[in-house]
Amino acid sequence: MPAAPAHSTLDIQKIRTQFPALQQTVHGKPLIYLDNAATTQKPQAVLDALTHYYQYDNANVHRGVHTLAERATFALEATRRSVQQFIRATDTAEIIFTSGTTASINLVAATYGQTQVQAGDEIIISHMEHHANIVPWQMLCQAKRAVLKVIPINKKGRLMLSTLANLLTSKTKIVAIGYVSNVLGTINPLKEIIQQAHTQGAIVVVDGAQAVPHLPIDVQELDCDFLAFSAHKAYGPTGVGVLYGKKALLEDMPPYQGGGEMTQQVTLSHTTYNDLPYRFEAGTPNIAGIIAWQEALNFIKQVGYKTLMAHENKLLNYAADLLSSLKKIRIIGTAPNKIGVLSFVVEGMHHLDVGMLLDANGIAVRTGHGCAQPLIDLLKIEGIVRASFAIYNTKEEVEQFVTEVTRIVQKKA
Ligand code: 7TS
Repeated sequence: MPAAPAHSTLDIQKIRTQFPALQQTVHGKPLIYLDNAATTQKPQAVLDALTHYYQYDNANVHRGVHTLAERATFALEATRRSVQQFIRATDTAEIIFTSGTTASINLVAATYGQTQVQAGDEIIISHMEHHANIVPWQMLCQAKRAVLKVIPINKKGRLMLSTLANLLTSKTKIVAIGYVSNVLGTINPLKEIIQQAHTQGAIVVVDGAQAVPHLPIDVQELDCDFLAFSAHKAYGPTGVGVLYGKKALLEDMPPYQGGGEMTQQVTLSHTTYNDLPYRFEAGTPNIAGIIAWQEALNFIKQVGYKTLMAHENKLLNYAADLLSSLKKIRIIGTAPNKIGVLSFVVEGMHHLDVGMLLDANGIAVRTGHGCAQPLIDLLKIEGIVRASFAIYNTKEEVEQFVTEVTRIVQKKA
Protein backbone atom coordinates (compact mmCIF):
# COMPACT_ATOMS: atom_id res chain seq x y z
CA MET A 1 0.00 0.00 0.00
CA PRO A 2 1.44 3.41 -0.90
CA ALA A 3 2.39 5.74 1.93
CA ALA A 4 -0.34 8.13 2.99
CA PRO A 5 0.51 11.79 2.46
CA ALA A 6 1.49 13.71 5.56
CA HIS A 7 0.06 17.15 6.24
CA SER A 8 2.94 18.58 8.19
CA THR A 9 2.32 22.30 7.95
CA LEU A 10 -1.22 22.38 6.66
CA ASP A 11 -4.08 22.24 9.14
CA ILE A 12 -6.83 20.81 6.96
CA GLN A 13 -9.23 20.40 9.86
CA LYS A 14 -8.99 24.11 10.55
CA ILE A 15 -9.68 24.85 6.89
CA ARG A 16 -12.66 22.45 6.94
CA THR A 17 -14.29 24.34 9.79
CA GLN A 18 -14.63 27.31 7.42
CA PHE A 19 -16.92 25.28 5.12
CA PRO A 20 -20.37 24.71 6.62
CA ALA A 21 -21.51 22.41 3.80
CA LEU A 22 -18.78 19.94 4.70
CA GLN A 23 -20.16 19.50 8.23
CA GLN A 24 -23.26 17.59 7.13
CA THR A 25 -24.13 13.93 6.75
CA VAL A 26 -25.62 12.45 3.58
CA HIS A 27 -27.60 9.22 3.86
CA GLY A 28 -26.40 9.03 7.44
CA LYS A 29 -22.70 9.21 6.51
CA PRO A 30 -20.35 12.19 6.81
CA LEU A 31 -20.30 13.96 3.46
CA ILE A 32 -17.18 13.29 1.39
CA TYR A 33 -17.34 15.92 -1.31
CA LEU A 34 -15.23 14.92 -4.32
CA ASP A 35 -17.07 16.83 -7.03
CA ASN A 36 -14.97 19.96 -6.82
CA ALA A 37 -14.29 20.25 -10.54
CA ALA A 38 -18.04 20.76 -11.01
CA THR A 39 -18.18 23.35 -8.24
CA THR A 40 -16.40 23.77 -4.92
CA GLN A 41 -18.05 24.36 -1.58
CA LYS A 42 -17.93 27.92 -0.24
CA PRO A 43 -16.21 29.21 2.88
CA GLN A 44 -18.30 30.97 5.54
CA ALA A 45 -16.72 34.31 4.61
CA VAL A 46 -18.25 34.06 1.11
CA LEU A 47 -21.66 33.16 2.53
CA ASP A 48 -21.41 36.03 5.03
CA ALA A 49 -20.50 38.50 2.29
CA LEU A 50 -23.56 37.44 0.25
CA THR A 51 -25.85 37.93 3.23
CA HIS A 52 -24.17 41.17 4.25
CA TYR A 53 -24.75 42.69 0.84
CA TYR A 54 -28.45 41.81 0.81
CA GLN A 55 -28.91 42.80 4.44
CA TYR A 56 -27.15 46.18 4.38
CA ASP A 57 -25.87 47.29 0.98
CA ASN A 58 -28.50 46.05 -1.47
CA ALA A 59 -28.64 48.64 -4.25
CA ASN A 60 -27.97 48.76 -7.94
CA VAL A 61 -24.47 49.71 -9.03
CA HIS A 62 -23.06 52.63 -11.03
CA ARG A 63 -26.36 54.50 -11.07
CA GLY A 64 -27.27 55.96 -7.72
CA VAL A 65 -25.81 58.74 -5.62
CA HIS A 66 -27.29 57.38 -2.43
CA THR A 67 -25.17 55.70 0.20
CA LEU A 68 -26.21 52.11 -0.43
CA ALA A 69 -25.60 52.48 -4.18
CA GLU A 70 -22.16 53.89 -3.47
CA ARG A 71 -21.30 51.09 -1.06
CA ALA A 72 -22.41 48.42 -3.53
CA THR A 73 -20.53 50.07 -6.41
CA PHE A 74 -17.39 50.48 -4.35
CA ALA A 75 -17.42 46.82 -3.26
CA LEU A 76 -18.08 45.58 -6.81
CA GLU A 77 -15.23 47.66 -8.22
CA ALA A 78 -12.97 46.44 -5.40
CA THR A 79 -13.51 42.88 -6.63
CA ARG A 80 -12.64 43.98 -10.15
CA ARG A 81 -9.33 45.34 -8.88
CA SER A 82 -8.70 42.13 -6.95
CA VAL A 83 -9.36 39.98 -10.00
CA GLN A 84 -7.07 42.22 -12.03
CA GLN A 85 -4.27 41.70 -9.53
CA PHE A 86 -5.11 38.01 -9.14
CA ILE A 87 -4.45 37.26 -12.81
CA ARG A 88 -1.91 40.08 -13.18
CA ALA A 89 -3.81 42.01 -15.83
CA THR A 90 -2.46 45.49 -16.50
CA ASP A 91 -5.75 47.37 -16.30
CA THR A 92 -9.19 46.99 -14.67
CA ALA A 93 -10.64 47.87 -18.09
CA GLU A 94 -9.56 44.37 -19.13
CA ILE A 95 -11.75 42.66 -16.51
CA ILE A 96 -15.30 42.12 -17.74
CA PHE A 97 -17.76 40.57 -15.32
CA THR A 98 -19.91 37.84 -16.83
CA SER A 99 -22.03 35.02 -15.46
CA GLY A 100 -19.15 32.55 -15.90
CA THR A 101 -16.77 30.80 -18.28
CA THR A 102 -19.52 29.82 -20.71
CA ALA A 103 -20.79 33.38 -21.02
CA SER A 104 -17.22 34.71 -21.38
CA ILE A 105 -16.37 32.38 -24.27
CA ASN A 106 -19.67 33.11 -25.99
CA LEU A 107 -18.95 36.82 -25.64
CA VAL A 108 -15.65 36.46 -27.54
CA ALA A 109 -17.21 34.28 -30.23
CA ALA A 110 -20.11 36.69 -30.74
CA THR A 111 -18.02 39.86 -30.89
CA TYR A 112 -14.39 39.27 -31.84
CA GLY A 113 -15.42 36.18 -33.81
CA GLN A 114 -18.27 37.94 -35.55
CA THR A 115 -16.05 40.70 -36.90
CA GLN A 116 -12.71 38.94 -37.40
CA VAL A 117 -13.66 35.52 -38.79
CA GLN A 118 -14.61 35.29 -42.45
CA ALA A 119 -15.58 32.45 -44.80
CA GLY A 120 -12.70 30.02 -45.20
CA ASP A 121 -10.91 31.17 -42.03
CA GLU A 122 -9.93 28.59 -39.43
CA ILE A 123 -10.45 28.15 -35.70
CA ILE A 124 -8.46 25.57 -33.76
CA ILE A 125 -9.66 23.80 -30.61
CA SER A 126 -8.48 20.53 -29.02
CA HIS A 127 -10.08 17.13 -28.62
CA MET A 128 -10.26 17.50 -24.83
CA GLU A 129 -12.37 20.67 -24.66
CA HIS A 130 -15.43 21.16 -22.51
CA HIS A 131 -18.58 21.82 -24.56
CA ALA A 132 -18.35 25.48 -23.52
CA ASN A 133 -15.18 25.73 -25.59
CA ILE A 134 -16.52 23.75 -28.56
CA VAL A 135 -20.09 24.76 -29.26
CA PRO A 136 -19.65 28.57 -29.47
CA TRP A 137 -16.88 28.03 -32.06
CA GLN A 138 -18.96 25.52 -33.98
CA MET A 139 -21.82 28.03 -34.08
CA LEU A 140 -19.45 30.75 -35.28
CA CYS A 141 -17.95 28.48 -37.95
CA GLN A 142 -21.42 27.57 -39.19
CA ALA A 143 -22.50 31.19 -39.35
CA LYS A 144 -19.33 32.30 -41.12
CA ARG A 145 -18.59 29.18 -43.16
CA ALA A 146 -15.27 28.95 -41.37
CA VAL A 147 -13.42 25.70 -40.62
CA LEU A 148 -13.03 24.14 -37.16
CA LYS A 149 -9.78 22.20 -36.72
CA VAL A 150 -8.86 19.99 -33.78
CA ILE A 151 -5.56 19.28 -32.00
CA PRO A 152 -5.54 15.50 -31.37
CA ILE A 153 -4.60 13.89 -28.04
CA ASN A 154 -2.64 10.73 -27.23
CA LYS A 155 -3.56 7.74 -25.06
CA LYS A 156 -2.34 9.34 -21.87
CA GLY A 157 -4.55 12.34 -22.48
CA ARG A 158 -1.88 14.79 -23.62
CA LEU A 159 -2.18 17.10 -26.57
CA MET A 160 -0.21 15.96 -29.60
CA LEU A 161 1.45 19.32 -29.81
CA SER A 162 3.65 18.40 -32.76
CA THR A 163 0.49 18.60 -34.92
CA LEU A 164 -0.12 22.24 -34.07
CA ALA A 165 2.50 23.56 -36.46
CA ASN A 166 0.67 21.87 -39.34
CA LEU A 167 -2.79 22.87 -38.16
CA LEU A 168 -1.84 26.54 -37.90
CA THR A 169 -2.01 28.38 -41.22
CA SER A 170 -2.26 31.97 -42.31
CA LYS A 171 -6.05 31.46 -42.21
CA THR A 172 -6.11 30.57 -38.51
CA LYS A 173 -7.81 33.40 -36.66
CA ILE A 174 -8.44 31.88 -33.24
CA VAL A 175 -6.96 29.11 -31.14
CA ALA A 176 -9.37 28.27 -28.30
CA ILE A 177 -7.80 26.01 -25.73
CA GLY A 178 -8.49 24.78 -22.23
CA TYR A 179 -5.63 25.35 -19.79
CA VAL A 180 -6.69 22.24 -17.86
CA SER A 181 -9.02 19.42 -18.93
CA ASN A 182 -11.99 18.82 -16.64
CA VAL A 183 -12.05 15.09 -17.46
CA LEU A 184 -8.37 14.21 -17.79
CA GLY A 185 -6.89 16.77 -15.41
CA THR A 186 -4.14 17.40 -17.96
CA ILE A 187 -2.41 20.78 -17.70
CA ASN A 188 -1.74 21.91 -21.25
CA PRO A 189 1.52 23.65 -22.29
CA LEU A 190 -0.20 26.93 -22.77
CA LYS A 191 2.80 29.17 -23.25
CA GLU A 192 4.09 27.08 -26.11
CA ILE A 193 0.66 27.00 -27.78
CA ILE A 194 0.26 30.76 -27.42
CA GLN A 195 3.71 31.44 -28.85
CA GLN A 196 3.08 29.22 -31.86
CA ALA A 197 -0.36 30.72 -32.48
CA HIS A 198 0.97 34.26 -32.29
CA THR A 199 3.73 33.45 -34.77
CA GLN A 200 0.97 32.67 -37.28
CA GLY A 201 -0.99 35.79 -36.34
CA ALA A 202 -3.81 33.94 -34.53
CA ILE A 203 -5.18 35.07 -31.18
CA VAL A 204 -5.59 32.65 -28.27
CA VAL A 205 -8.70 32.28 -26.11
CA VAL A 206 -7.97 30.36 -22.93
CA ASP A 207 -10.67 28.43 -21.10
CA GLY A 208 -9.33 28.81 -17.59
CA ALA A 209 -12.31 27.25 -15.76
CA GLN A 210 -10.30 24.33 -14.35
CA ALA A 211 -7.02 26.21 -14.03
CA VAL A 212 -7.93 29.13 -11.78
CA PRO A 213 -8.89 26.85 -8.85
CA HIS A 214 -5.44 25.23 -8.88
CA LEU A 215 -2.78 27.25 -10.69
CA PRO A 216 -1.53 30.81 -10.37
CA ILE A 217 -2.22 32.68 -13.60
CA ASP A 218 -0.25 35.56 -15.01
CA VAL A 219 -1.93 36.75 -18.19
CA GLN A 220 1.00 38.99 -19.08
CA GLU A 221 3.52 36.21 -18.80
CA LEU A 222 1.27 33.78 -20.70
CA ASP A 223 0.52 36.49 -23.25
CA CYS A 224 -2.97 35.04 -23.82
CA ASP A 225 -5.39 37.31 -25.64
CA PHE A 226 -8.52 36.27 -23.75
CA LEU A 227 -9.03 34.26 -20.57
CA ALA A 228 -12.42 32.97 -19.39
CA PHE A 229 -13.12 31.63 -15.92
CA SER A 230 -15.81 31.18 -13.26
CA ALA A 231 -15.82 32.06 -9.57
CA HIS A 232 -17.75 28.99 -8.42
CA LYS A 233 -15.04 26.44 -9.21
CA ALA A 234 -12.62 28.32 -6.95
CA TYR A 235 -14.61 28.71 -3.71
CA GLY A 236 -16.66 31.65 -5.00
CA PRO A 237 -20.38 32.08 -5.74
CA THR A 238 -22.20 30.66 -8.76
CA GLY A 239 -23.33 32.90 -11.61
CA VAL A 240 -20.18 35.03 -11.65
CA GLY A 241 -17.14 34.95 -13.86
CA VAL A 242 -14.74 37.04 -15.85
CA LEU A 243 -13.63 37.58 -19.35
CA TYR A 244 -10.13 38.99 -19.40
CA GLY A 245 -9.14 40.47 -22.74
CA LYS A 246 -6.20 42.52 -23.93
CA LYS A 247 -7.32 46.12 -23.95
CA ALA A 248 -6.33 46.73 -27.57
CA LEU A 249 -8.54 43.82 -28.68
CA LEU A 250 -11.47 44.78 -26.46
CA GLU A 251 -11.34 48.38 -27.71
CA ASP A 252 -11.92 47.19 -31.27
CA MET A 253 -14.69 44.74 -30.50
CA PRO A 254 -18.33 45.57 -31.20
CA PRO A 255 -20.65 45.49 -28.17
CA TYR A 256 -22.25 42.19 -27.21
CA GLN A 257 -25.62 42.65 -25.52
CA GLY A 258 -27.38 45.98 -25.66
CA GLY A 259 -29.05 47.53 -22.63
CA GLY A 260 -28.46 49.60 -19.56
CA GLU A 261 -24.94 50.40 -18.37
CA MET A 262 -23.22 49.69 -21.70
CA THR A 263 -24.26 53.00 -23.23
CA GLN A 264 -22.98 56.56 -23.23
CA GLN A 265 -25.77 58.33 -25.08
CA VAL A 266 -28.99 56.85 -26.40
CA THR A 267 -31.39 58.53 -28.80
CA LEU A 268 -34.18 56.73 -30.60
CA SER A 269 -32.07 56.61 -33.74
CA HIS A 270 -28.55 56.13 -32.42
CA THR A 271 -26.51 54.90 -29.45
CA THR A 272 -22.94 55.56 -28.43
CA TYR A 273 -21.30 53.06 -26.17
CA ASN A 274 -19.68 53.23 -22.77
CA ASP A 275 -15.97 52.77 -22.07
CA LEU A 276 -14.38 49.47 -21.18
CA PRO A 277 -15.19 47.33 -19.32
CA TYR A 278 -18.82 48.57 -18.98
CA ARG A 279 -19.45 48.36 -22.71
CA PHE A 280 -19.63 44.59 -22.29
CA GLU A 281 -21.64 44.58 -19.07
CA ALA A 282 -25.21 45.32 -20.14
CA GLY A 283 -27.85 45.05 -17.42
CA THR A 284 -27.66 44.55 -13.67
CA PRO A 285 -24.82 42.17 -12.85
CA ASN A 286 -24.77 39.54 -10.11
CA ILE A 287 -23.79 42.22 -7.60
CA ALA A 288 -23.91 40.03 -4.50
CA GLY A 289 -21.94 37.29 -6.23
CA ILE A 290 -19.25 39.64 -7.48
CA ILE A 291 -18.86 41.28 -4.06
CA ALA A 292 -18.69 37.93 -2.26
CA TRP A 293 -16.16 36.60 -4.80
CA GLN A 294 -13.66 38.89 -3.10
CA GLU A 295 -13.73 36.59 -0.06
CA ALA A 296 -13.02 33.53 -2.21
CA LEU A 297 -10.00 35.29 -3.72
CA ASN A 298 -8.86 36.17 -0.20
CA PHE A 299 -9.26 32.53 0.82
CA ILE A 300 -7.04 31.31 -2.03
CA LYS A 301 -4.49 34.00 -1.26
CA GLN A 302 -4.41 33.01 2.41
CA VAL A 303 -3.89 29.34 1.62
CA GLY A 304 -1.55 30.06 -1.29
CA TYR A 305 -1.40 28.21 -4.61
CA LYS A 306 1.80 26.43 -3.62
CA THR A 307 0.12 24.81 -0.62
CA LEU A 308 -3.03 24.16 -2.55
CA MET A 309 -1.25 22.41 -5.42
CA ALA A 310 1.01 20.40 -3.16
CA HIS A 311 -1.92 19.15 -1.09
CA GLU A 312 -4.15 18.32 -4.05
CA ASN A 313 -1.29 16.56 -5.84
CA LYS A 314 -0.62 14.39 -2.81
CA LEU A 315 -4.29 13.41 -2.67
CA LEU A 316 -4.36 12.74 -6.41
CA ASN A 317 -1.25 10.54 -6.36
CA TYR A 318 -2.42 8.68 -3.27
CA ALA A 319 -5.88 8.01 -4.74
CA ALA A 320 -4.46 7.08 -8.16
CA ASP A 321 -1.99 4.62 -6.60
CA LEU A 322 -4.70 2.98 -4.50
CA LEU A 323 -7.25 2.81 -7.30
CA SER A 324 -4.87 1.57 -9.96
CA SER A 325 -4.08 -1.48 -7.83
CA LEU A 326 -7.73 -2.55 -8.15
CA LYS A 327 -8.71 -4.94 -10.89
CA LYS A 328 -11.49 -3.72 -13.19
CA ILE A 329 -10.54 -0.07 -12.67
CA ARG A 330 -9.15 1.89 -15.58
CA ILE A 331 -7.90 5.38 -14.89
CA ILE A 332 -8.68 7.89 -17.62
CA GLY A 333 -6.04 10.56 -18.01
CA THR A 334 -2.52 9.73 -16.92
CA ALA A 335 -0.56 12.71 -18.19
CA PRO A 336 2.42 13.53 -15.96
CA ASN A 337 1.34 17.12 -15.49
CA LYS A 338 -2.11 17.01 -13.88
CA ILE A 339 -4.31 18.79 -11.38
CA GLY A 340 -6.32 16.87 -8.77
CA VAL A 341 -8.83 15.23 -11.10
CA LEU A 342 -9.13 11.45 -11.10
CA SER A 343 -11.48 9.99 -13.70
CA PHE A 344 -11.96 6.27 -14.10
CA VAL A 345 -14.20 3.55 -15.45
CA VAL A 346 -15.19 0.36 -13.68
CA GLU A 347 -15.08 -2.38 -16.32
CA GLY A 348 -18.51 -3.95 -16.79
CA MET A 349 -20.33 -1.36 -14.69
CA HIS A 350 -22.26 1.72 -15.66
CA HIS A 351 -20.82 4.96 -14.30
CA LEU A 352 -24.24 6.03 -12.99
CA ASP A 353 -24.49 2.87 -10.86
CA VAL A 354 -21.05 3.54 -9.39
CA GLY A 355 -22.03 7.14 -8.67
CA MET A 356 -25.25 6.11 -6.96
CA LEU A 357 -23.56 3.48 -4.81
CA LEU A 358 -20.97 6.04 -3.74
CA ASP A 359 -23.70 8.60 -2.99
CA ALA A 360 -25.45 6.05 -0.78
CA ASN A 361 -22.27 6.21 1.32
CA GLY A 362 -22.16 10.00 1.42
CA ILE A 363 -19.54 10.29 -1.32
CA ALA A 364 -20.19 12.89 -4.04
CA VAL A 365 -18.48 12.31 -7.41
CA ARG A 366 -19.30 13.35 -10.95
CA THR A 367 -20.59 10.76 -13.40
CA GLY A 368 -21.29 10.98 -17.12
CA HIS A 369 -19.57 12.58 -20.08
CA GLY A 370 -18.35 15.60 -18.11
CA CYS A 371 -19.62 17.90 -20.88
CA ALA A 372 -16.75 16.64 -23.02
CA GLN A 373 -18.58 14.20 -25.31
CA PRO A 374 -16.07 14.31 -28.19
CA LEU A 375 -13.38 13.20 -25.72
CA ILE A 376 -15.57 10.45 -24.22
CA ASP A 377 -16.39 9.19 -27.74
CA LEU A 378 -12.71 9.21 -28.67
CA LEU A 379 -11.93 7.10 -25.60
CA LYS A 380 -14.69 4.67 -26.67
CA ILE A 381 -16.31 4.72 -23.24
CA GLU A 382 -19.83 5.61 -22.17
CA GLY A 383 -18.86 7.96 -19.40
CA ILE A 384 -16.59 8.39 -16.44
CA VAL A 385 -16.69 8.44 -12.67
CA ARG A 386 -14.70 11.48 -11.58
CA ALA A 387 -13.29 12.31 -8.17
CA SER A 388 -11.84 15.80 -7.99
CA PHE A 389 -10.01 17.25 -5.03
CA ALA A 390 -9.95 20.60 -3.27
CA ILE A 391 -7.89 21.99 -0.41
CA TYR A 392 -10.37 20.75 2.21
CA ASN A 393 -10.24 17.07 1.22
CA THR A 394 -8.27 14.72 3.44
CA LYS A 395 -6.30 11.51 3.05
CA GLU A 396 -8.92 9.81 5.25
CA GLU A 397 -11.59 10.82 2.74
CA VAL A 398 -9.48 9.38 -0.07
CA GLU A 399 -9.13 6.13 1.88
CA GLN A 400 -12.88 5.97 2.54
CA PHE A 401 -13.59 6.65 -1.12
CA VAL A 402 -11.19 3.91 -2.25
CA THR A 403 -12.68 1.50 0.31
CA GLU A 404 -16.15 2.09 -1.11
CA VAL A 405 -14.97 1.74 -4.71
CA THR A 406 -13.24 -1.52 -3.71
CA ARG A 407 -16.48 -2.79 -2.18
CA ILE A 408 -18.42 -1.87 -5.31
CA VAL A 409 -15.91 -3.63 -7.55
CA GLN A 410 -15.80 -6.74 -5.35
CA LYS A 411 -19.59 -7.00 -5.17
CA LYS A 412 -19.63 -6.88 -8.94
CA ALA A 413 -16.97 -9.62 -9.29
N1 7TS B 1 -14.70 24.85 -19.25
C1 7TS B 1 -14.29 23.83 -18.49
C2 7TS B 1 -12.94 23.24 -18.72
C3 7TS B 1 -15.12 23.34 -17.49
O1 7TS B 1 -14.70 22.33 -16.73
C4 7TS B 1 -16.40 23.92 -17.29
C5 7TS B 1 -17.38 23.38 -16.29
C6 7TS B 1 -16.77 25.00 -18.09
C7 7TS B 1 -15.90 25.43 -19.08
C8 7TS B 1 -18.06 25.73 -17.93
O2 7TS B 1 -18.04 26.48 -16.76
P1 7TS B 1 -19.34 27.30 -16.29
O3 7TS B 1 -18.97 27.83 -14.95
O4 7TS B 1 -19.59 28.35 -17.30
O5 7TS B 1 -20.45 26.30 -16.24
N2 7TS B 1 -17.15 22.05 -15.94
C9 7TS B 1 -17.97 21.24 -15.24
C10 7TS B 1 -17.58 19.96 -14.85
O6 7TS B 1 -16.50 19.44 -15.10
N3 7TS B 1 -18.60 19.39 -14.19
O7 7TS B 1 -19.62 20.25 -14.11
C11 7TS B 1 -19.22 21.42 -14.77
